Amino acid sequence: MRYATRVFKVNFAAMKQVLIQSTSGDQHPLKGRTVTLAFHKLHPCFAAEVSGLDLRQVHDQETLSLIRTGMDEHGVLVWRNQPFSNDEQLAFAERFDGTLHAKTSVAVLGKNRFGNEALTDISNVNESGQILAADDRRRMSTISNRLWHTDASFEDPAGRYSMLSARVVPPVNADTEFADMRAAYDALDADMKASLEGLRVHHSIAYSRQVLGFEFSQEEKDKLKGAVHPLVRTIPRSQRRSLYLASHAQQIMDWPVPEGRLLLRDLMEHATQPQFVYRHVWRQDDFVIWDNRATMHRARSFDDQKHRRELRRTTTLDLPLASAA
Ligand SMILES: O=C(O)CCC(=O)C(=O)O
Ligand SMILES: [Fe+2]
Repeated sequence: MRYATRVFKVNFAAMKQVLIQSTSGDQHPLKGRTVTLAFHKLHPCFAAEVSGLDLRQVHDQETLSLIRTGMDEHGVLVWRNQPFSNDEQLAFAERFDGTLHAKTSVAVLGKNRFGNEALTDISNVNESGQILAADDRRRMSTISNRLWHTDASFEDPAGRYSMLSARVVPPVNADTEFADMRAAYDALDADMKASLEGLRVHHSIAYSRQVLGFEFSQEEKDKLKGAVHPLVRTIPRSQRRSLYLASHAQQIMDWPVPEGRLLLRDLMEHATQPQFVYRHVWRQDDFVIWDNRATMHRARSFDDQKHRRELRRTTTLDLPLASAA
């Protein structure tokens, strides 16, 4: 049965039930069913694999709200067997969290090959499906994802939830790592926590790319001014405190640049220790949702001159929570 629950580890505390009542119409395949979502933890601090749903069919507020509650707790949710088309992925992201981020950094380098800037091309191929040459400038954005970051921290509003759909998975490991920035914050000592209060950080994508040796023209830099965000955030729904760091974090406002960069480096080192990191090994049609306010992530390297790897990302903007129940 297509919509039956598949629970691979029985963990009653983690199971949530929802009766699908309000749906988009009588024909809705989930109407009248009780859906059981099982959240199976993937790491001691955060990240869970969820079973029981085909997200393309999820339209009702009860289920969407349950998934948001799961995000509050776990920060990263992994779904298997979600064969999204581009349009279905865009539609789900909007249903789930409202306004999509469409001002991506790669837009300054050229047109999006899907004709929609809200669908970020996380791949190593061009519009005809051929692997990009090592010196192709379009590769800059993908390869820079190998630095720890949060999506769109160089914008205001920044990214809230990112959703990555695996369309072509190479036959070698080409994984993504996530770090729990709430657990990293909690592990700081009280003096350090006190010293971080009130600090603000300037985030710039031109900076993070320059760290790797990529240069932008003046015209490109003018379009990529960056944004300022607090170094420690309180996530509104969960009220958890979190370190808000990224490769884009360029300097601490009102501090001498070297001191600020040294503190940012120390915090990055602290926050990415193995006890805070979950490594995701991709399968075809995986769909991973993460909260950019609660986590950092990075792509791990693989031979991208040999193997195709194609994922598509949708990211929502961190606007006030109109839709979130
Ligand atoms: O390619 C990856 O593994 C991660 C890509 C990434 O950083 C993103 O989609 O935001
Ligand atoms: Fe990213």
